[in-house]
Amino acid sequence: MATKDPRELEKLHNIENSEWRESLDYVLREQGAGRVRQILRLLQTRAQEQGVSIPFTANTPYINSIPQDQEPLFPGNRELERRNKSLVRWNAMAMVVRANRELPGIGGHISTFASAATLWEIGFNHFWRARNDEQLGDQVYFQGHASPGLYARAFLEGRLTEKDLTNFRRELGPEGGLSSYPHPFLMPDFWEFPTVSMGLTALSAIYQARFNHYLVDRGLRAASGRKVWALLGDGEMDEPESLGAITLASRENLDNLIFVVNCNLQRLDGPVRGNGKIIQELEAAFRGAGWNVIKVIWGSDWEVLLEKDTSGKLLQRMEEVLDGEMQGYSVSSGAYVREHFFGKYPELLELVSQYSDEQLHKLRRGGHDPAKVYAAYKSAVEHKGEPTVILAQTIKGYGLGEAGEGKNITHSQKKLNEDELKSFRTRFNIPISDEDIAEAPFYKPDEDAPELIYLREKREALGGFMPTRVDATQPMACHTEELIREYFDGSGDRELGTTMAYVHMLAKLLRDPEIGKLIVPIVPDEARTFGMESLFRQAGIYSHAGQLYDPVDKGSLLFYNETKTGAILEEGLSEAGSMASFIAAGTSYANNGVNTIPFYTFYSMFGFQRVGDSIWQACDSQARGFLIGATAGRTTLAGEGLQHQDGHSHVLAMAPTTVKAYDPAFAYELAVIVHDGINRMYCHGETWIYYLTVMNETYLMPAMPKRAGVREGILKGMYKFQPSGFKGAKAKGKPKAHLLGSGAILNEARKAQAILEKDYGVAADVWSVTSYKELYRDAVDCERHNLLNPTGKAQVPYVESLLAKEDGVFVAASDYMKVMPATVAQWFPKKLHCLGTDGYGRSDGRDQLRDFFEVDARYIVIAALHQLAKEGTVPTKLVAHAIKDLGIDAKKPNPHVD
Ligand SMILES: Cc1ncc(C[n+]2csc(CCOP(=O)(O)OP(=O)(O)O)c2C)c(N)n1
Ligand SMILES: [Mg+2]
Repeated sequence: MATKDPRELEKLHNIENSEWRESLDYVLREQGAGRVRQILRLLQTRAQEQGVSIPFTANTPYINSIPQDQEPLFPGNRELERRNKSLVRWNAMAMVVRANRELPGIGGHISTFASAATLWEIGFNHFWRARNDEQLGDQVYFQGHASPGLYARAFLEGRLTEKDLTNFRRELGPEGGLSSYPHPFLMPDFWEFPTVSMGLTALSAIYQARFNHYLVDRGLRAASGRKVWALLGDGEMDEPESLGAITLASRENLDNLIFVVNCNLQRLDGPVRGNGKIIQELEAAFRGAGWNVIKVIWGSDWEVLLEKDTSGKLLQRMEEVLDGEMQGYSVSSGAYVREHFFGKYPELLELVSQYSDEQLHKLRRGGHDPAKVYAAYKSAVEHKGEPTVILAQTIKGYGLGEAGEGKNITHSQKKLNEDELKSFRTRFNIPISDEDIAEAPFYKPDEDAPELIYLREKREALGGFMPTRVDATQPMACHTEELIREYFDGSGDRELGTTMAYVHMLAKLLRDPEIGKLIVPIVPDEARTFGMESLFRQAGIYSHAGQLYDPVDKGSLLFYNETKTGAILEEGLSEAGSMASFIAAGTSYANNGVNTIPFYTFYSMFGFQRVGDSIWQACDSQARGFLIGATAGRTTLAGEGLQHQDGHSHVLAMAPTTVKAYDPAFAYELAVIVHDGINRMYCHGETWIYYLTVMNETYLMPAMPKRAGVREGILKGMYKFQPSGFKGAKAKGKPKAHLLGSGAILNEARKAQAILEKDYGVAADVWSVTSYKELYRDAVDCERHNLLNPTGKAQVPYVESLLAKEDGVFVAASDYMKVMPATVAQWFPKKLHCLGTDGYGRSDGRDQLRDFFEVDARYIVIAALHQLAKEGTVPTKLVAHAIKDLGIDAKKPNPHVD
């Protein structure tokens, strides 16, 4: 092309641009959006063929996704909704302010809900269906630290009283109070989903939505059309878990899932992306992952300006302005906005020349505009085939004015002075007089006020109030006693690991006519490690799409069998995702009215250590089910070394009180514990999570001893497994030792028993300790009872009464840290010598590891002799001899330190 005068060229370009635009408008008008897409695609291909590369962009322009002329008519009464929203705003603010006056430092958040109020009220008035007898309703995960907004709404709805609001964050008073954040554990009739550990909400909601499909595909529940909504913060989206599973949602076509990200551009300390645009960044991530993205950036008054602007400069300015600047405009005057935002281009100054500073200051962001939010929600619930994310721009601390609106300190603002209260009151038109304002009184109109009638009518139309947690436990008969009996007889001459025994048991449970259909095996790409591949064929791997290809191992018995009715949730390499599935399945008794029984089997090292917070969340959620830490034990899992060898998951499992943790040694112990779990959780509706470690060392599984108290002892944490071979007269005068073993190390105690008796003339009893946590729990509870009831009959801890009549010395050994037996040592008749696997794992064989960590039979022997020597029953020299005889290197490295 011949070079032309640049001005000429620009003119020409402008003509060309408008011709192309007109053509596009024409095709759109006459043939619709589909045809426009086709032509654009064609042009893109053509350009590419000619070597014109088009830079990749996952972004759309920085404007609302739904054009104003495509917005549906707003079906509500704007005025009444605004009034109610103002009342919720006021009461939410007042409850935080008052709580902090009563008890300075008690905390709470005002600004988050202040920014989210419109996003929530539109949901409450028009979209979120409640659970009732006729419908399952929607599942809404609320931003946890915006809880005051929910409490304030429940107050207007008549579900909470003024007293309840007054006791926000004061749960321990005589009348009880409201918990700081959503905690089903603390408010089991109200909160459904704990959401305040940032990042877990998005993850949980995705797997919840997928689990809802799973229940339908497995025929456990009819399709209900329920939606899962996750209300999230923009800062929260930086948590890796927030974005970590978004491709699963699109891959599974979860159009029952809607995210609403409240983009108030701020987190706790300051701006989320001061130097960029969080909405655009999230749009690119979600679009790239295959989500339907709806941006709600500008309120309608901005759109009037966009419409009027023929220069294109307003869009340009919107695209170039930084979030940090946008935050600045929310704390500034209209004059500042005129100068700094519009003042950049003369065309824009001209555009707003008729606007007063006041008007410029009040230009609303999309997330505060009910019509825009309504349009986005409607479009989201109607969208088919993909999950939707709504990115709504708001202002943090909206309405707080000088007290914090848009300021960096706003997240933690909890105190408003009298003037600030007055201006909040005036801004939202709350009928509280100047005389009363200083008290920050709660305000609720008469029950028959039109706004309250409206509020109730809207909720009635959607099925009732929410959140409401419904515990729909359906007790089952559970004939599992039959299922476990076979394990009581031992494995005969077959060597087994407890992992194998567990998989065998799980296969049996899956075949059971009553509970089989409720079992949900979950595994994160580790089934073959645990020998679970036999379940692939039997139970099927769940896939909503079925299996669209011929699996490579189709001819084999254990082929990779993906099916729509499959029971196994094979989550791939995602322990966090697997835990989210565990929570969905484990809370299904309440949230779906179906008693599903999750068995989540994982590498024990990647359980409590890796996803401890999700386990905490599961407990708060009141989840029920089995967590199976497989290939456990620091020395039992040979070869794998430092990262894989778990010698502390039982220590970590001490913390969440609704977790029962067991380290069984034998198949019958495992069977008794699994039976107890099913019985308690699903027949009696008790809320527990059973954590069981299973191991891959194979040995002969003995029969359950016939003595009384064994079965009870397995569950309480300890029982005598094998008394000394020295009986009656033979036992007389013999030194006595008690050897406590757990898991695979119990066999080391058995070996030590033989050595002690044969080589050292010491009578030794072997005890199986299945759970130090259960022993500890019982003992500290007894102590507490005795402390508070000094004149009553003293309770005796189980472990204390079990050992009360036992003479001799005590040694405990397990594949876990020494602190485990140490937790109960004080209730033993004598000092307890604790052996355990403190320190980092090593790559080596089992024998070498047990030597290195000092937990094999030889160390148990010398520990017993050492204790006997200390009390003078055997000579000290004997210990030194034993060390030598048993080939122990006393100068070896200390595994705890080296
Ligand atoms: C895992 C975790 N880390 C830190 C916190 C503390 N915290 C609570 S809210 C918050 C900031 C949240 O910002 P954002 O998600 O943008 O929510 P906003 O209040 O702005 O709506 C932080 C750091 C937490 N609750 N969870
Ligand atoms: Mg934020």
